[in-house]
Amino acid sequence: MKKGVLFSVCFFVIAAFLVGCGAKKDDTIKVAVAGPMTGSIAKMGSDFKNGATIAVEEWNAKGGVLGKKIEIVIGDDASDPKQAVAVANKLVNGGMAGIVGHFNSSCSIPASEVYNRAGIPMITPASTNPQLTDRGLKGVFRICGRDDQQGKVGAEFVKGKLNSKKVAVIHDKTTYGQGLADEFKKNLSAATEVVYYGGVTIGDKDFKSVLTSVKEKKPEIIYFGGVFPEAGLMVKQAREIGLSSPFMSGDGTIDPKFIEIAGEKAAEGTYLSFSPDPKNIPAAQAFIEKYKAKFGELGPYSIYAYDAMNALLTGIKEAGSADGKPVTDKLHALEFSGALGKYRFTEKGDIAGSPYVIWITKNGKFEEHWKP
Ligand code: ABU
Repeated sequence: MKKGVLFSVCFFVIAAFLVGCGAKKDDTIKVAVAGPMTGSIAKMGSDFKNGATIAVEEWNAKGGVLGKKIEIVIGDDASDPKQAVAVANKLVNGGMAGIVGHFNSSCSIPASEVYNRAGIPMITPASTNPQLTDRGLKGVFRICGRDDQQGKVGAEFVKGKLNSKKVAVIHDKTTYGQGLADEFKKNLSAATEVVYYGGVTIGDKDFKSVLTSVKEKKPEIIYFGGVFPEAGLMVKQAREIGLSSPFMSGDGTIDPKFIEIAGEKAAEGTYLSFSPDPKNIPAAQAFIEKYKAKFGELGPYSIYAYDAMNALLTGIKEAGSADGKPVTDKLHALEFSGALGKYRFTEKGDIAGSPYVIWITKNGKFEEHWKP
């Protein structure tokens, strides 16, 4: 008899637990934000999380999507491609309706294979390597530009505006960093000589021997394909060894941390390719104010994460379903108004048009400098 009572109690506890899980699953739509939440560029992960959180809070304040609350789940890839794949599998198994992420192209590319197999759409706010959308994976989108566009604009600036004849090109050997440096180099003309080309290792702290070799070649400008921790140290150490040529880099460097690491004086006059300043975009102002009040200064990709999450949730709403296929189809057909303007995804999953302009570092701040 006692055994029977115990069995019945266990049965009801387990049944109640299962019903509870089901209710939670049915009551919410889960979306993920994936990126480097730890590691040397954890700032970028945090910017993603903050931007996407504001979008989700705004949707939830209006009742969520498809009558359900939206739950945000965070995936940390620590900028490591293997960890990105592990995180992607975990998010797929966790029942995500879509992914905003990852940050590094070297993470987004392998993770996108996992999402693609599961039929879950992903929108990266920041991965710019062309391979991401050149492989024909239908549910893979980016809301930023591409490095073939960014490298070309950088080269046009160096050729047409600076009229530089001798250029040094350094990269961090990553999919993004080397890819961007190569796109820049490819778009230089015969009139510009590449006097140095070489790679450094991400995570290294001492670049003086590379910079000494670069100094011997007397370049008029040094182009770096990589992200802000290495870029900051490199610029700082270049000035320490008396290498005064200006630096140029891409969207992975345009973060206040770059100036903090390099020091204001050393960073002065660094050129960077990135999209136009959101300060001058009327549709961005409400987000900027809200973000500043809640989290402080925006990072370069905070607003992209906000727009990516809004695009994903709009896709779910307009598809009338959180299932991967209809959402992916809807995203391909979407004309979407974001904080940075109007978006339409191309057949490949890129945004239509090239967004790049050249910025400069002045008095410890970044400002827009040149438009192609
Ligand atoms: N595009 C900035 C750095 C992120 C990446 O593409 O790896």
